[in-house]
Amino acid sequence: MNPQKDHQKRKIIHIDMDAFYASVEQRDNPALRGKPIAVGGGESRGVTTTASYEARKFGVRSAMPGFKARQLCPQIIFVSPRFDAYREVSRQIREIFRNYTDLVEPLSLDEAYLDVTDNKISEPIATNIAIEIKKEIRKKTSLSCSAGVSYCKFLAKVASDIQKPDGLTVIKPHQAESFIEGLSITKFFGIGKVTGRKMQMKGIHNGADLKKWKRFDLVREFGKAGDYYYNIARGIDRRKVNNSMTRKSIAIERTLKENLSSYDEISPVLEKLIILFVERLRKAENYGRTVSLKLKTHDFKIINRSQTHHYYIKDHDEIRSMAFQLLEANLGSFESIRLIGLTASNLEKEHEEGLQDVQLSFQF
Ligand code: TTP
Ligand code: MG
Repeated sequence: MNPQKDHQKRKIIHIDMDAFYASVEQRDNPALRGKPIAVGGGESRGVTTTASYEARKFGVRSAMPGFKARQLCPQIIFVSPRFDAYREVSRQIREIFRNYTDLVEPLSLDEAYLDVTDNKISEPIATNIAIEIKKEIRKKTSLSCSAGVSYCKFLAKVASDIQKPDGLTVIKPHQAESFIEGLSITKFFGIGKVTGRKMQMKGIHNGADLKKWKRFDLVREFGKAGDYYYNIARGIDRRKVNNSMTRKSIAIERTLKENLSSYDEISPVLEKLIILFVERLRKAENYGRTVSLKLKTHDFKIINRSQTHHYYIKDHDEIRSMAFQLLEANLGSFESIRLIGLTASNLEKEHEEGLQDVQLSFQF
């Protein structure tokens, strides 16, 4: 057995709710239980947010167009999402996490990392904490989740996905090396579809293949991320579980040189703002499901109006059409405006961005 190394001393848990939106819908409507359902995707040209495990047997997946889901599973039931219900469950599970540790880093509504190295119940075995959390979540929400336990974020995250649903997977320090070697590159968190394909073309199909590459070559091929790949291939991931302020939105706004009142005056300004806004989202590699238009009137009243989709809105034309719809719908609400802004919220990656914000705010 390998001696435990310095970077293997923490105890990290990753929790991820099972078929989250779909399970909440089945919980709240008994008629849907045991049935193949998809949340979202029912409207024309809509895409599903997720599918119940019954529907997944037919191959229905997240982000699949509704018509495709119906082709695969003709008896599928489409349900409209109820984000308030999902947010409420999210609040409940975060409250449970905080009974064990304050080092909780949510990644989205349904998943979070917990650092339980030093925990509030003085339990030395992280697996026991994961078992308790799973029980608590079931008791309070009547929902199941899957947990991964290991010494770093990467392994905890990958582990939680291995025995879904209602799973608990532990990767101990001495198991890490062989686990990663056998892990398919498609299961590596942080290696997306595009990079994954590129790697496969270069003969990297699993962790063992990845480990054969020198750091220099990985960085040359994949840029800065190459460093991360080099390290995780060796089970080294020192990223901290960060519970500090999370970034909830990306916003851009402009105070106008002079107050503007008509559609014709405002629209070229909005047009330019949209281009800058899309550019910012692209640079941040972060997108929101919600786009908001902010207007400050000549007498300093704030008008904030938003539209939300079930998916992350990335496309310039789509953002443009949302922003202009919001403007048109509010033209009657002001005499003139002195400021105009756009915000993306319900972000894809709430956390990493937040970390940057916090660090910046500490630079004096
Ligand atoms: P996931 O945790 O990725 O998926 P899941 O909880 O539905 O299923 P699993 O058991 O495999 O964890 O996402 C959590 C929720 O986020 C999901 O229920 C719906 C939403 N979501 C989207 O809206 N769009 C997407 O593309 C994905 C992947 C998820
Ligand atoms: Mg989930």
